[in-house]
Amino acid sequence: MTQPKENRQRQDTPHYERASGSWGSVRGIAKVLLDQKPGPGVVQTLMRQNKPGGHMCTSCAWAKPAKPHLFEFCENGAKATIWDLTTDRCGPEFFARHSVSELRDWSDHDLEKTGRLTHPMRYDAATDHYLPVSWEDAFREIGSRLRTLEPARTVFYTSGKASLETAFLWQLFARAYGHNNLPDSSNMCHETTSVGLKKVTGSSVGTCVLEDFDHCDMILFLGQNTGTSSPRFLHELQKAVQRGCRIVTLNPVRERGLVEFVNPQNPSQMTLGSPTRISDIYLQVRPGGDIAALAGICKHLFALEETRGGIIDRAFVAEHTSGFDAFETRIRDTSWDEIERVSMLRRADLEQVAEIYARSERVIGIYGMGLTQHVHGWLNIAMLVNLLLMRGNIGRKGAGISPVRGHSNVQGQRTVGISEKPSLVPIDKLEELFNLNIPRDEGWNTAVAAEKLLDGTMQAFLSLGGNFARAIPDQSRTDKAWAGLELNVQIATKLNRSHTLVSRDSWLLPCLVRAEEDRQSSGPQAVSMEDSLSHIHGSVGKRPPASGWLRSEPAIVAGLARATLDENPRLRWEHWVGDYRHIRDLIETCWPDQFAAFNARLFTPGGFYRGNAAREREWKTESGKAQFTAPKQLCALGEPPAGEDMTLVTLRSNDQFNTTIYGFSDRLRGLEGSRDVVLMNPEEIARRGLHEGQRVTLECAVGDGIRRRVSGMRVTAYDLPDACIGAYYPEANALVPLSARDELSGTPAYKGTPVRILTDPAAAEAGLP
Ligand SMILES: Nc1nc2c(c(=O)[nH]1)N[C@H]1C(S)=C(S)[C@@H](COP(=O)(O)OP(=O)(O)OC[C@H]3O[C@@H](n4cnc5c(=O)[nH]c(N)nc54)[C@H](O)[C@@H]3O)O[C@H]1N2
Ligand SMILES: Nc1nc2c(c(=O)[nH]1)N[C@H]1C(S)=C(S)[C@@H](COP(=O)(O)OP(=O)(O)OC[C@H]3O[C@@H](n4cnc5c(=O)[nH]c(N)nc54)[C@H](O)[C@@H]3O)O[C@H]1N2
Ligand SMILES: [Mo]
Repeated sequence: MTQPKENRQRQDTPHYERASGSWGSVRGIAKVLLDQKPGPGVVQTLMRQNKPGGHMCTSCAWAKPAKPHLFEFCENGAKATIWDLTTDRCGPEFFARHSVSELRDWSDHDLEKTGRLTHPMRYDAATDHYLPVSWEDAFREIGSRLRTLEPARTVFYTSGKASLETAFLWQLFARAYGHNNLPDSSNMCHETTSVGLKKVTGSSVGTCVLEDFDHCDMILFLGQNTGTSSPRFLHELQKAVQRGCRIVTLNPVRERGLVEFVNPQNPSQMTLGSPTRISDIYLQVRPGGDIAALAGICKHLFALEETRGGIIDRAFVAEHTSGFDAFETRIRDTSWDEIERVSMLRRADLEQVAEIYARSERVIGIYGMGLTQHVHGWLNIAMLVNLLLMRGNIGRKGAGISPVRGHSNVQGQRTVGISEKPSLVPIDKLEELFNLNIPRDEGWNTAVAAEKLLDGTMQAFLSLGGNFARAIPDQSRTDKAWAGLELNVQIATKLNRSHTLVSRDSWLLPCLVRAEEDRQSSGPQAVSMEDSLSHIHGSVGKRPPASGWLRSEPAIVAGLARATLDENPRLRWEHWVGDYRHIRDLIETCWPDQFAAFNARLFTPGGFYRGNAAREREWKTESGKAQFTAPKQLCALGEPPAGEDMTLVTLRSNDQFNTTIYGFSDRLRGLEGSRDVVLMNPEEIARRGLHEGQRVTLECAVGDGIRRRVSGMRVTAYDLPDACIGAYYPEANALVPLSARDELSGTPAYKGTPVRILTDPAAAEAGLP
């Protein structure tokens, strides 16, 4: 049933008309403008976005060039800003009208669409409503509550939007209070990179800078959906293709942005509508099949080495790497049968990719969630690194490995101490600077925190942004556990589902967004963030705040810390928040190599580079060399699905940013109007006796005795490999078991859940726990 097929493009499958970019992206912006009514001046605000002196987009982490385009924002960046700057408000009157139990039944879209939170609120269990409070009362009560709880049972979560300044203060607060429980959103996305890439290259972040994209002659694109997730990157890709760079994509889903692109900033392309083809070769690998596919490419390179020679960069391998022989033996011993079976790709196609790779002088490997969110996700990355190392494609111009990060500052937060692993943080320095005694035991990452929530160990959860309850796996199980917590504090901009899952003592603290002016005692402030290519940018908001009650994130963190911690003259929260330059000085003191002259360099056009050892071919690994890895298995899922089971891949639409659902148009995939869909290929629909539009129930097929189901999903034809289905995140999160996560980093395996399709509700009831 699941034999490899020709690399086909189904002409008969619906939902493929338009190139990415194009007029559709302009219409996408117009729609959210109408919807959100952002008030006057929003166009000027957008014109400043991602430019030196302006604010940095809160959407993705893609690099901001030194010479920006006229509009240095994409459809999604514009949507994110407009969404933040809506004139709708969600204040005390709203909460007086709606009980929390009522709000729990609202959709993600409807909750956030209520507008910006304007006032600090506390949950009142007697009336089941949030009631307004003053900031002073909020800080005092939360502080005195925290003083009665055990720090080791408290979690300080961070979503990847918070600035470097906020993140630094937040981790300092956690450690001064007495724990390292600092999970962040990166634990759900590129933690696999932080751990896996570090293991094999010694660097936890990518090695490329923007300039490399001007010199590469091949890009390997694995499991990253540029058109939706980081659209500004399409400019670099388009330029590269026009120079003659070859792009090869491995992705189970045929994503428009990786097929072709019409640049909305190019008038002639917009008028003529002639798109740039992005991928030369697009291989619809089976989810979890990348290790096998990459093994096939490597195998053919070894064959070419024998017949032609000069393929492997022997000098590089000898001087800079370790483990090559074991890797070579493993790959030679792997049969094409197995490679084809696990990847569901044909040998001839993989050989063709190897031919292009062998002819290319400078190659970049790009990847995203399609590699990281698997049980053996780190091995996916190690395999891609193997392929690059074979020809010395790390540490020289136009080549390298480039994970594309998600949130705008998710990479930077790790840089300045948000980590549950004290070994990655200069703890001694923090102790000395602030006269602290910091615990050295490892804290909880996101998945562990969710387990501690379930088993009752967690007492308090403080959230710096994000929608933790909705983003984690196994949602229907964890939803019930929040009521048992002693304390739940949510610092947020808009209402979301996590705020409705209240605990014994729940607080909602509203903050400024990045485009808004942040004025403190010394005057207007700047904050900073690190992009995917390790460049640091200053950001200044100029819009008037949505409400006079709002506080900045650094001010909220400082307010909580002052109310919680014992008096300590070295912890000068008020002084730091009065002028954020002091916070940047502290960051520079803690990480002097990377942040030298931080304040002076804050507005460097294109950001300042904090450097990367692997880029300089200095390998900070255990062996002191770049590490070849002999893959212990070929499938990143563990095992491909058996029998009638299918692999569920959870997807993001073009009209969402994580759990923030802007609307119901997944324009790039041609899917409109509904998110309750299950995508599968037409042959698979027919084979299973289903029909398009039919409503089905999905059930997780992991045999751990726990029933996980999502019902009412509409069968929709889409170009996917056999035995694979797609559904949207977060609607499908109840199907993903918390126990399925990357073996090294703990990143949830959101891209590889075994599921079965149930059509008859009565049969579905039978024989289950
Ligand atoms: N518009 C928008 N932009 C975003 C976000 C958003 O929600 N919306 N979220 C932000 C965040 S936090 C993040 S982390 C990033 C995420 O951005 P991406 O890294 O692009 O993540 P996804 O869109 O989840 O999935 C990427 C691709 O992986 C493919 N895939 C799934 N399984 C496999 C596999 O086994 N192998 C391969 N090769 N491919 C596979 C999917 O088909 C999909 O095209 O985007 C950021 N930017
Ligand atoms: N099934 C499945 N699940 C996934 C994924 C997947 O691919 N599949 N991806 C995972 C990934 S990569 C990630 S990163 C997570 C993220 O998932 P989320 O936690 O949803 O991510 P955010 O976008 O940070 O959260 C949005 C909320 O943050 C708040 N917010 C917005 N801006 C700000 C701000 O400036 N400050 C503050 N304090 N709050 C703000 C708003 O209240 C908003 O409701 O989801 C993960 N979950
Ligand atoms: Mo993410």
